[in-house]
Amino acid sequence: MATKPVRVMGVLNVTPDSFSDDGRFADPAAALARARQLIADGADILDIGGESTRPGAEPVSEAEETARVAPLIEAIRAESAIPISIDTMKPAVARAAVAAGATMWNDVTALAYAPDSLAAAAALRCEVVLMHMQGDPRTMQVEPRYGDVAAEVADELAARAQAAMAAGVARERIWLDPGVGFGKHMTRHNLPLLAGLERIVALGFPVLLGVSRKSFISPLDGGDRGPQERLGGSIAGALWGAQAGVAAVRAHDVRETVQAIAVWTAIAAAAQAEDRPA
Ligand code: HH2
Repeated sequence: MATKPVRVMGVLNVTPDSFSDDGRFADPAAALARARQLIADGADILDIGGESTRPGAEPVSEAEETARVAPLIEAIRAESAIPISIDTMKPAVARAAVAAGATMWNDVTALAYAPDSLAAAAALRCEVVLMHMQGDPRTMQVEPRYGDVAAEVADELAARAQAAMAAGVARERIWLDPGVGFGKHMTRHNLPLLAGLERIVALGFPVLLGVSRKSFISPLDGGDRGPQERLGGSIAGALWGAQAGVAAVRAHDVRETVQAIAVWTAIAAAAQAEDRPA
């Protein structure tokens, strides 16, 4: 059983249209205040995004996205050494974010969006999250198809990790993420994917898991729970991930997630001590 500390990545979307928080932090002052709150709540990493990935979201230009995220990253960096991740598909935005102080590039396309994504990640020498998605954000929920979803996602992530290493990204900088909700049917794909999470952990890279406030929670609890009403399900998913050995969970409700992970970790450590012969 894994008892390595599971880190909590706090989500900060500086977008007017994210599915999970309705643009509450699009204003720069509100975004910085939110970053401070996430740090005070115990986040180990901040994940900053300037473009929503939800199906049908408005595309944002490189310049606009950079203007949303880079000054915020600089402002956070001026007062904190917390690791900062930039959630973007665009190499130019990742470059500006790293120049402003980001230490990780979180790419929901696993460095497949632009022809120069792989080379850009290698040159940046930052940590990289390769997330699995079937299709692209506009079309991903139109009839996604899999045979064995966990096996296919694991194989595709392994191939993207190989591609990244072949392009010069150091192995120790690579993270994998199964991409819950990205080109996956709400329950028919997301549940077996989570059930088979250990296959992805077994690839030997740190795994990031994002279940926070995701849609698959709603049909498991009556069918009409909005994003802000999915805290219990988000925590259940995070603890399932901890049990499967993920290295970090991506969360909107950081305080509650940190507490849940702390309790899970303490119980897991006690269970391991019980197993040890005296
Ligand atoms: N989920 C979202 C965005 N980015 N990145 C990774 N690595 N893993 C995820 O599961 C993931 C992600 C979607 O959530 P959110 O940021 O709240 O919404 P939006 O994309 O609408 O801003």
